[in-house]
Amino acid sequence: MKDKIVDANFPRTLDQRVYHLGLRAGEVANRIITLGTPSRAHAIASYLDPTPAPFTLTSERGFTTITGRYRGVPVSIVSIGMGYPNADFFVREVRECLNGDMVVVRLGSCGALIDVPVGTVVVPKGSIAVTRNYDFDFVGRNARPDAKEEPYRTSKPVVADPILHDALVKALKATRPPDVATPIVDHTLNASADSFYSSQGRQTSFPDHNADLIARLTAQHPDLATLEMETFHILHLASCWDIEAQDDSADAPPIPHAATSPSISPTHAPSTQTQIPDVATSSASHARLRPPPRIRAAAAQMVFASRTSQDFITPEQVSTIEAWTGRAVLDALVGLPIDRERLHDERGSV
Ligand code: R1P
Ligand code: URA
Repeated sequence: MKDKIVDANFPRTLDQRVYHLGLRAGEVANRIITLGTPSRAHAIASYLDPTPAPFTLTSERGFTTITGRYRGVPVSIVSIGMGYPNADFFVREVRECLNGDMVVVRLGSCGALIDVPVGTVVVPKGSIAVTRNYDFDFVGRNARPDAKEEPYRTSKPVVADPILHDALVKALKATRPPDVATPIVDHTLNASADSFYSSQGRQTSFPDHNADLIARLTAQHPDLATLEMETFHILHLASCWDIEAQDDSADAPPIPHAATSPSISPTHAPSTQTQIPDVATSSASHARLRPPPRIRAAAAQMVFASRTSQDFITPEQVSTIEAWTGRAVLDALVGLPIDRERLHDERGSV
């Protein structure tokens, strides 16, 4: 860590960069694709407009953000690595760098429980969480039929933004190259697990007590189609974020939101690179006239592993699917009609 951090509650550098993603207001757009790998991020970034040159930042913690314009509309591509904790850093820290709506599409890989070939794209209508129950006695004493604890817990479903879901399906269908024969499946249920292995029902050398996990999950949720590791948490945070409730909270100090923070300084990015103009409001009465910002989220999952046939996608197939789905997600994001007053960061031009 090179920079002095202020505020242990929501740590930032003196120049207002959030602690883990390293961003500050003006460096991330309202419309965002999030994904797991920098290579996928850079592949999709090749579709961004060449001018102004996209801005790229890789944080000390390994988050990579690329912000540019696609068909003239500001978008960011954010590579977050894997799992709920990284998804949590992403949503909370980007949210604090933005004014107005945050519209997020996760473009991730997954395992398919339904009988489809690798390379299929699945657009879930919602997700459940599957988590390891640490209170279960994994070494064996509780592994009896009368044991009180189950080894895995499942949550209730949380839904994706239905308009974003439908926009994704439409864009994927329009963008899929004619020589790609794999299907696009929509309105399914996803499960986000806290392990690639145990809570996705894979058998390893650990005593995970998960041999019947997939059968139990699909019996509970007949529309369950995919397993991955982040979507639930992103949809969950999107569904419960409420800036008005924060403002009204009497017992907690307010978190300085980008819209009201007085100390946002100019970005350090060279001026030839994309910067989203900061239009932080100076007037509380003006802020009240605006609709409250919200987080809208949905996901598209690329099937890398078939849990029915045991096939795993090839590197060549990965390049193909990431290329066309990446373009489709960009099309869906920039084609999404969003009221201008909900996009406070995008007024003016770069
Ligand atoms: C596991 O291999 C990783 O792949 C999936 C899972 O959610 C997990 O992060 O997504 P990404 O391909 O986006 O990383
Ligand atoms: N990502 C996952 O989390 N699971 C899979 O099976 C494949 C990709």
